Amino acid sequence: MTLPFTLSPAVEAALSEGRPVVALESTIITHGMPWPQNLEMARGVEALIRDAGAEPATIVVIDGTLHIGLTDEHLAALAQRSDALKLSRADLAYAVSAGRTGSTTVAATMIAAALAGIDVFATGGIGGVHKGAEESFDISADLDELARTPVIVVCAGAKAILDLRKTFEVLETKGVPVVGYGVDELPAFWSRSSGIASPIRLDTADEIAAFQRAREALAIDGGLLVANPLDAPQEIDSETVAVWIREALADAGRDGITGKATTPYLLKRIFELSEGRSLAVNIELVRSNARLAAAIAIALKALDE
Ligand code: PSU
Ligand code: MN
Repeated sequence: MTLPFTLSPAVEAALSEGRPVVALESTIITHGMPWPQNLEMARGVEALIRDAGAEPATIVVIDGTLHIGLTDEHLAALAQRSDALKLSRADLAYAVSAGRTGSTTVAATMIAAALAGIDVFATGGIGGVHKGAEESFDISADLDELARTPVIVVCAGAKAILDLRKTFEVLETKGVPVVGYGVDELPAFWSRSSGIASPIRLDTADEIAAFQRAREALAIDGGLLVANPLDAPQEIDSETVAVWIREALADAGRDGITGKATTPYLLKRIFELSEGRSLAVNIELVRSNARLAAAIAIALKALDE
């Protein structure tokens, strides 16, 4: 049987030798950050996962082929494409059937990672319940995916452009464990503080690995969300961020932005309003999440031995 995806040689070797692998998404590259910082970020994150002792597997659909693990040429080409689709559970298979190119969101990356047998995935911030969702019904498919697909997702919380309280309520309803890594309060992406208590606090990668294996032993399916705050000197305080978000949301309303375009629009607008500061911090938090994800992937392998 032919596999429904293509593994890079490095990822194929790591998986077949039972070495730790960390999945990475590509929407953050094509829709979350401008060129060339997106390429620098993607290369840097892959390098630090390798340095930490795990293999990075960036996931994307190119001309209808689902790639798990990219060569540097693929990565460089992807980072400059402006026509990539933004793929979630609803349209991942459409990109494959129609021969399209598209980057994977948290939801689609989880599907691909699980398919390839990759347990851990690092990103910046998950999607969630948008502000005003009671009118727009805009709730990211990332939340449903976390409820059904068994991958540990390491993030810096949900993106602060969202209604964080509603986002974490939905996760609780769906039975998704949310772990604050080393903190009693969940982080809010660019900021350490969200005003929301960590439902569960764990302080080590080993404890996170053991938690997910215990869930599996109890036949509880679905993912586990790890919220990893930035170090204090790197964060942007939440009042500063709130001002940019308010202005970006007003602009989105004026420009009639809805659906899939909303998150990329808001991130780009906040990048402009913050004069680049939001992007620098976004890159830092992805790097920090990648480091923790590598440690968790290594801890899982140690537990399985
Ligand atoms: N993390 C970032 N930047 C991003 C994203 C995550 O630091 O751009 C992407 C992820 O792919 C996530 C998506 O799944 O934003 C959420 O999109 P939506 O709100 O349309 O579901
Ligand atoms: Mn949406």
